[in-house]
Amino acid sequence: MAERLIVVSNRIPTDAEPAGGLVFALHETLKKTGGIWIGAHPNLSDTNTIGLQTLAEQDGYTRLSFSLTHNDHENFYLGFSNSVLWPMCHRRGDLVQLNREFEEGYARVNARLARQMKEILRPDDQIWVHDYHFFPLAAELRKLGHHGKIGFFLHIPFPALGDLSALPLRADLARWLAQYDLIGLQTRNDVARCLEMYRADKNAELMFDGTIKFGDRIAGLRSFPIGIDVDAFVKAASKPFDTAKLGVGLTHDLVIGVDRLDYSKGLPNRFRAFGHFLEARQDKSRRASLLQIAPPTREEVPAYRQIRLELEELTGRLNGENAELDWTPLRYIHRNIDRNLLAQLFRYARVGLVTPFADGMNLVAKEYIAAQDPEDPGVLILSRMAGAAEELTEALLVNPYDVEEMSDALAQALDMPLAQRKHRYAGCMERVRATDVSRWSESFLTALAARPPALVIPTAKISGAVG
Ligand code: ADQ
Repeated sequence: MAERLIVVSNRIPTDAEPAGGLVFALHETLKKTGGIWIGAHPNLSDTNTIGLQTLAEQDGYTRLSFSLTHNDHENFYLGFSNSVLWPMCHRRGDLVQLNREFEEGYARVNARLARQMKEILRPDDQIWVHDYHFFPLAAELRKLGHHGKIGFFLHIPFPALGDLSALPLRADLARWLAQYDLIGLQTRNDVARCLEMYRADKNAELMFDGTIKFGDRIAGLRSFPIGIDVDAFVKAASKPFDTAKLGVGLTHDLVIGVDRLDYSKGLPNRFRAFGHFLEARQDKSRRASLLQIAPPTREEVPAYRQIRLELEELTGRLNGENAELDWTPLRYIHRNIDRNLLAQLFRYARVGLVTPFADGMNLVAKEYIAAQDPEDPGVLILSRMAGAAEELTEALLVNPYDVEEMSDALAQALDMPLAQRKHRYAGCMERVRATDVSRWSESFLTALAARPPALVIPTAKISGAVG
């Protein structure tokens, strides 16, 4: 029987035609390969259903859901996943909230999902697990006797060794990850941090071929930088559109930011940098507007409510100090925008501002580039701390903690001559094309398929074993 692909992610598409980079990529992959996509049911339930439920059978593959109770949502999702792991991976140890119930909820949901999966698994299935919600899933499946291939991809930054100390003792990331046959990370920097973790672990050995030996297992480790569906985005952005309909004010230079409202995205400093730019500009008659689109997420988590309040205050102050009767310098929109419209706004904007403090990749940076008119492209200002900065080296790279540097970059971007804009755009676009999302999923699955069965093969070690 042919190998089946089984994808696991917390979020699962529920509409007939799913949209969005990652969802699109996995959907396209499963359409070709067939298989199963498992994710959390979109509605919370009062009690757990026993097994996986069929959500849909269409496009040549099956979508199955597991249920989450209100308690699971609180402790597994909002708690351990988003109040411990997310801040820890985004270098915000100060926001980590330790709580036994979070730990128990995380362990319980992963163990239960493994049991539910075991009911449907075949020995030669290829399982591809996504993101920090499921670090221990392979360990739970191995406990139940599943020996087939399991790959893992982490969408967010791999934590630095020092930050890992914020985890409770039982959360043994090194042991959990070693149960996967292939660990996929976004960037070379992430791989370096992951190796640092294993180097410091007395149970691990780093092997000459780049794999990690941990107890009786050998895991592969590599970066697979994620990308976007480039052609679809270029097409959406190139459709002729009526700028008046966009309502963005044709007399102004438009600067755009699009992010989930998350403290990792560096929005307060971005607003401060824009305020600094307005004050510092020599020609006061020249007007630029920042359009920030930031739909709220995870609002039940206190740190997310806090960032929202901070931004509202900053917006009020910045507009109060700078607005004119016919000019609002900062427009701040709190909701999702249709993706076609988003592509057109990106094309229209002279500058794309992407300034996170930490980000696994950041697809907005790639979308902004893909949306540009090659004959008259805008300029991407990109944080050095975004994973995308490893590839998009022709962007104006900035330190997101340095408000003045970002303000200077804004001035530089808005004044940049066409030849330099074209040169920078061409360099970035080449990288955006080279990491198209279909290549990302293909290269991960090819690498997973090529992993030998996880037997311990004696090889010379290069470092890391302390006993
Ligand atoms: P995110 O943190 O969600 O993803 P990002 O990579 O920028 O960040 O992806 C966000 C996506 O949502 C983009 O496609 C963007 O266009 C879309 N989006 C954001 N705001 C929107 C709005 N208001 N309306 C419509 N669409 C909106 C996580 C990691 C990233 C990593 C991705 C993929 O944090 O670092 O790049 O996964 O691996």
